[in-house]
Amino acid sequence: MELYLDLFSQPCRSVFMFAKAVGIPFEFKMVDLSAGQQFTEEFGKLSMIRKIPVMKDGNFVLTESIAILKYMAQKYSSSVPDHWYPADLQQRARVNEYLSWQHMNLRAHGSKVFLFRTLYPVMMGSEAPKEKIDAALEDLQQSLNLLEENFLQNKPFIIGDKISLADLVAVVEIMQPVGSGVDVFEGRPKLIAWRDRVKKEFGEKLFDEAHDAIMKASSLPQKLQKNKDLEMIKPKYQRLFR
Ligand SMILES: N[C@@H](CCC(=O)N[C@@H](CS)C(=O)NCC(=O)O)C(=O)O
Repeated sequence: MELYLDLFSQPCRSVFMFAKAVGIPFEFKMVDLSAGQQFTEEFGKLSMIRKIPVMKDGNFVLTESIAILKYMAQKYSSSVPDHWYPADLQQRARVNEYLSWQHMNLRAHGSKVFLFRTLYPVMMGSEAPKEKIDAALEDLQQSLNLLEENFLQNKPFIIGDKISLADLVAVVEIMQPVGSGVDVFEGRPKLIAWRDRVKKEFGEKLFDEAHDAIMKASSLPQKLQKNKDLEMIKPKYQRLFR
């Protein structure tokens, strides 16, 4: 199996961490987003969506991190512990419930904070207006409230006593704004305790390896300036930031 990844990306981290944690063998194919490698002719032949992660299993090519995570859990179900994506109908539905919710909530809001703080200056030529950053932070706080109150409640993990794909997808998204210097855990002891449990499940070494790039996100603007396709991608972000 080949996985096309850049660990700057949250969905790439989830796929990487899951494969590593449960021992699924794969070849790491780097697609450096800051160098614009998603725009190469070769990558376009693999995925016309031009986003990562992408999985290639033999001749079978799959995009979308959630689809890839479920594919891996199901393909290797004889060796992957059941709690990751439980066979039980209602437990599986709970994992799917979180995975469906997060796209337009925690992922959207965490990404927006990250983009405003790290990419906005490169794409727009000035710092993001304070009111835009504040609004993005407020949305993020609301998503974090819902994660704590609706999904985690008083359980150790989202579906109960054991970790699942839902916790993995949640933690990689939460770490994105952290990479842009926002302490999302401030005043949230429940979230800190949950993050520490998730980290322990993966092991500190793997967790830190996966998040090493994002914790150095302050170097992203300089890297991006060297991207020869920067002028080509600017309009897309300028539309997003307007
Ligand atoms: N819904 C997709 C999102 C994939 C995605 O947005 N990937 C981003 C990195 S986080 C990407 O490849 N961006 C490249 C670009 O937009 O040019 C998934 O979960 O896999």
